[in-house]
Amino acid sequence: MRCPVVAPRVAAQAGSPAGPVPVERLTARRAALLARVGHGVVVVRSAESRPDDAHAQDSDFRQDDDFFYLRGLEESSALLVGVAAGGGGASGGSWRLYLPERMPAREQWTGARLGPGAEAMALTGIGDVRSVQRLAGDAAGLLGSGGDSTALRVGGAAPRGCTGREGPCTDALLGPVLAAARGRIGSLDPDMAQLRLVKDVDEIARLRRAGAITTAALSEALAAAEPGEHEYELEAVIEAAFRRGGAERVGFPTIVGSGPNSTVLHYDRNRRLMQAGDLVVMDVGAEFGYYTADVTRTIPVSGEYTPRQRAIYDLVLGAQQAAIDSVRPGSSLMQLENIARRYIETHSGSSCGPESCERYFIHGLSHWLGMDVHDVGPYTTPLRPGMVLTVEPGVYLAGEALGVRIEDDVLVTATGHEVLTSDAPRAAAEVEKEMRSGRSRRAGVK
Ligand SMILES: [Mn+2]
Repeated sequence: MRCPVVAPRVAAQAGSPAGPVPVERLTARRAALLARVGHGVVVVRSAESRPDDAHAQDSDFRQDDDFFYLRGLEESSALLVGVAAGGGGASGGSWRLYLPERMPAREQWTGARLGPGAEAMALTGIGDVRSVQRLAGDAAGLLGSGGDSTALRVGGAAPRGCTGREGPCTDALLGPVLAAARGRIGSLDPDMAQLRLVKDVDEIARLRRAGAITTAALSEALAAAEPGEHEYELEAVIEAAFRRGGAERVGFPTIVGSGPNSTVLHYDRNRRLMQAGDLVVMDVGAEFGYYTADVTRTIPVSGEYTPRQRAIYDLVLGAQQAAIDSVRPGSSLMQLENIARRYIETHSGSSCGPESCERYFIHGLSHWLGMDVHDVGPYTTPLRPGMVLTVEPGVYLAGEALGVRIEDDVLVTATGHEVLTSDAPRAAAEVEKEMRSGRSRRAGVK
């Protein structure tokens, strides 16, 4: 009998705003991983589908970052296995994908899935796609040879909450492979982190779009903000613009913190009624094709900064610019942070009393950005072209209900850097101008 539901290409993001990751990119990433590992077997677990009873819907499914990076597939209960044969390059090893068998009755509920077969091979550029049922029998052959101290590296999603509905759970499937490795087991995470630190052209294109969607949404929020609205109304403006722009979800919970909440770093309740004179910190990021932006703007809800707010704002902005100006290959996150802190120290005047405002800059300046908002990789790594980082100084004066954070996403290039999120107004005068024009547009349609 022919399966009634066809078109499992959804499994590779076909039809999504971002589209599938090009097969040649996936192939290059997998080759780079095996070259890096050198010898042994790598296993990458997919994410599992979520339990019915966990306030989750099917659309909550998000693939594991490492699995998506290497395979571009959104299937659950799958395992990717690579065998590194030493030497590196395209001939440095081989790959297999283990997928659950299709279950036509279940697909009436969940939509078509990708099963073992020719279609999965075409979508991923791998010639060996097998049923997960075969993994136990393959385990001894995969791990039988070689005397490496680490024969098996395991990565991808940590097993949790597997329902078994879409197929056997990955931790159960992995049992025979772990046994065959006889204790010579390590984590794949450090190798994946090194690869993911430097973004390829497809990743940069996705991050660029995520940045463009996010800055467009922030511009809308600037034009819409008014005293007497709730924080969640601004959240709605922002997230509606994300979806219209093609974002599949937020990269992290949207932060809209006004007045006293502007000094709470990860405030995301967004319940407060915004009042005249408040500053509003909006720290937001659209996720486009599995890559997220992370941008913060701090605006005066009444449309104009008070002189006091403006003084702190310009201090933070100057620190941010000084750090951004120093982003180039060979620099480091530590150096950038020192530059921002020194700027605040030397430009505080008496704004924060006898001491400088630097003591109110209570978090780090930067983090890596990519599939994860706090993306993988050691923070000590010197900058190289293709790395993407945030630059986000802040000063938080809780006693005055006055918090300012300004954050942009910066790509390291061969000659310096490119700010991916410069389209959202940033200088105080630009923010005020955008807010004024939003108000006059609203007045015009009333
Ligand atoms: Mn950030």
